[in-house]
Amino acid sequence: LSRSPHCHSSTGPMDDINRVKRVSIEGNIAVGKSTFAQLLQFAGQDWEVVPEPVGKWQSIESGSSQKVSNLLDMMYQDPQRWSYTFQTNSCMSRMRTQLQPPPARLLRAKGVPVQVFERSVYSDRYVFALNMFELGCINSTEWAVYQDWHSFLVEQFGRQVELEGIIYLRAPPQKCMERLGQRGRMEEKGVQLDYLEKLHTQHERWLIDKSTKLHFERLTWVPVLVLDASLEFEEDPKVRAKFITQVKDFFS
Ligand code: DGT
Repeated sequence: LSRSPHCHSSTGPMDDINRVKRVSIEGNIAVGKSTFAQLLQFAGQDWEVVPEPVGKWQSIESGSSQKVSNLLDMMYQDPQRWSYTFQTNSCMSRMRTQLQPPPARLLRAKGVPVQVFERSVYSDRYVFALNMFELGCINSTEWAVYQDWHSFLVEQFGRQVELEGIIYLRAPPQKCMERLGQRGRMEEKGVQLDYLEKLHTQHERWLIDKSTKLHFERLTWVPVLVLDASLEFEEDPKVRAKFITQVKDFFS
C-alpha cells in the first residue's frame, strides 16, 4: 500500500500514513451515504469517516458585509447561473477533505486503518459537473475551465488525493426520491425524479458500465464495491451486519 515512491523504510512516519486506505462512498442524492458512513464509524475503531461538507455550501460568508449565502439553494433555484460556481466550491471543499491527514488514532490502529470520505473530487467531476454540463447548466467554456483546473489540481496533489477503493451505494432513483421526501431538506424541495435518474445514470456509467471517459488512468483501476442500498440498512440489523462484513472483506 505504498503511496510514496520515495518511502522504503517500514518504520518511518510516512509508512504509517501510507498504511491508511482511503475510500469514498458514492451514490445518488439521499441514498443514505451519511447513515451508512456512521454505521462504518461504529463498526470498527480502525475507520474514520470524514463527512461531506454540505453545511458549508449552505452558509458561505461573503465579504465584509457578513452576508451569508446559501449556495446550495442558489444552485437549485437558478442552476444555469450558479452550477459552475457551485462546482468550484464543492470541489474545493472535497479537495480539502481528501487532503486531511489521518488522525493519530488511525495510525495506531492494529488492523487496516481506513479513512472514509462521503463523495470525492472524482464524483464532483464525473457525476455532478458532467451532468450539469450535459443538462446545459454549465456551458462549454465553463466545462473546459473546470476540467482544466480539476486535472491540474488532482495531478499536482498526486497520491494524496488517490483512492484505494470506492463503495457504491446503488439504489433505484425512485427509492432515493422517497428518502429525499422523508428527510425534507428545504433546498431540495424542487428536485424531480428526472434529475435523480440522470445522476443515477452518471453513477452507472462511471462505476458499473465503465463507459465514462476518465482523465486519470489510475482511477480506472480503483476497485468498486457495489452494495444494494435499496435494502433498508438503517432499520434492519441483518442488512447492516451483511454490509459491514462485505466492506470488511473488501478491505482486508
Ligand atoms: P445521503 O447521506 O446519501 O442522503 O446524502 P446527502 O443527500 O445528504 O448528500 P448528498 O451528497 O447527496 O448532497 C447533499 C446535497 O447537495 C444534495 O441536494 C445534492 C447536492 N450536491 C452534492 N454534491 C453536489 C455537486 O457536486 N453538485 C451539485 N450540483 N449538487 C451537489
